[in-house]
Amino acid sequence: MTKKALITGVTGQDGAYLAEFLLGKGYEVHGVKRRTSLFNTDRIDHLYRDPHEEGVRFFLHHGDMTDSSSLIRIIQQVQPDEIYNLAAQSHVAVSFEEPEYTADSDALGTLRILEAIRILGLEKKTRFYQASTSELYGSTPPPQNEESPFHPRSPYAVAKLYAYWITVNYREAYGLFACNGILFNHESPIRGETFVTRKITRALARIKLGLQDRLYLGNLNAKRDWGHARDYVEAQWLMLQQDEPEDFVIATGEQHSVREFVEAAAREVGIEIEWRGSGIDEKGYDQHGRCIVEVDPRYFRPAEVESLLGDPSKAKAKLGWEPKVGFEALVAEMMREDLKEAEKHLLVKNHGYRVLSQHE
Ligand code: NDP
Ligand code: GDR
Repeated sequence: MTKKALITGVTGQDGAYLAEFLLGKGYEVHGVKRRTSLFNTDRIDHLYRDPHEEGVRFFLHHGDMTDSSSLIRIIQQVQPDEIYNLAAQSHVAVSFEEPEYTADSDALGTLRILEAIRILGLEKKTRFYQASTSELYGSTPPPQNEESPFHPRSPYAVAKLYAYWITVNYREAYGLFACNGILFNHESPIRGETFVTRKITRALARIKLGLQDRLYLGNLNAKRDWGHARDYVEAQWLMLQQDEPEDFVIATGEQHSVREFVEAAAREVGIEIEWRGSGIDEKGYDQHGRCIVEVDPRYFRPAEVESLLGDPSKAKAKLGWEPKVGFEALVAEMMREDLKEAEKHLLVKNHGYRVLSQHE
């Protein structure tokens, strides 16, 4: 029997990698996408085929995490063996600006799916994966593992804390096969452009080709444990293939600062960064003495998560999972792909057309 998976957030970074991974495993994959005024399926267009064709195994459904009726209808129609709940307002800084919406989609949205499983009597059939996050640890000192206390530092993290515990609660109360993957930051060439890694690789590629002069960043000292999204979606799947539902930390066990990410990405394109000043006066110069990186306090957060470093020992022992892509390879891949993008933009510009700037 072909297994059916339902992915919320299928149009996002992880949704795209997971859909591709599950199709490769022979699954029938259903994705929930929200209605938008412009197409938002760039990341999954290569997987999509006309549903009128034969043998199609990838389907999209309109739905929204804030709308129970759509979620219940889709789950009833699909009768999934596995649900991967990846949809979320996932930007930490934006959550300070839209705290209520973030709670609605990220916290209550998770509850809505769990309730849909109960309402439809699918407790014994449907396994549930919750996209939990290292942001739950917030100010808890590193290294962080499954036993570390949570201390969330943003409306996003607080909403995800609710989602974490409601997942545990439905497992304990109703015997659901429900798992939290506590994933540390994971990136890729299809990472959203406003997360710091992609913002850096995209801007440095454009600076290299003369399409942009400067990159404005916030806290250069924040430290993160950055892995590759392709590796991390495999861990999501592995969690749902175990005999017992459990929660797992997924991380590389290696930590770098935002500043180090800038330096590594710059090296990839032949730029040497020299830092001068400190705090909000800190600037990064290239080898020709041009200022190309500047701190803009606009990107500081009201409360910051300074240091995340995951200990993935449990995932290694029980899931047999280990990251394949290290920091340098991740940076190199992202830089390479953004250079290709920038080259396309340069071509457009050289033909007399307008190229969008970083802020448009
Ligand atoms: P993205 O921001 O790339 O994708 C989020 C997805 O959720 C998009 O498909 C988005 O749709 C969708 N979405 C947002 N709001 C709603 C809504 N109200 N209803 C339906 N869909 C919605 O995130 P990632 O792929 O990076 O992350 C996947 C999940 O994992 C998220 O829950 C995130 O919080 C969590 N996470 C991510 C980590 C990371 O480092 N990437 C680490 C730990 C956890 P649209 O395309 O229309 O915007
Ligand atoms: P994060 O990722 O908040 O860890 O959440 P992000 O890339 O946004 O920030 C990482 C760190 O970089 C600092 N920073 C900047 N961040 C952004 N976005 N833009 C800047 O200009 C900038 N300058 C410095 C931030 O202050 C922060 O310390 C991501 C998301 O994917 C969440 O959904 C997920 O849960 C966590 O990772 C794990």
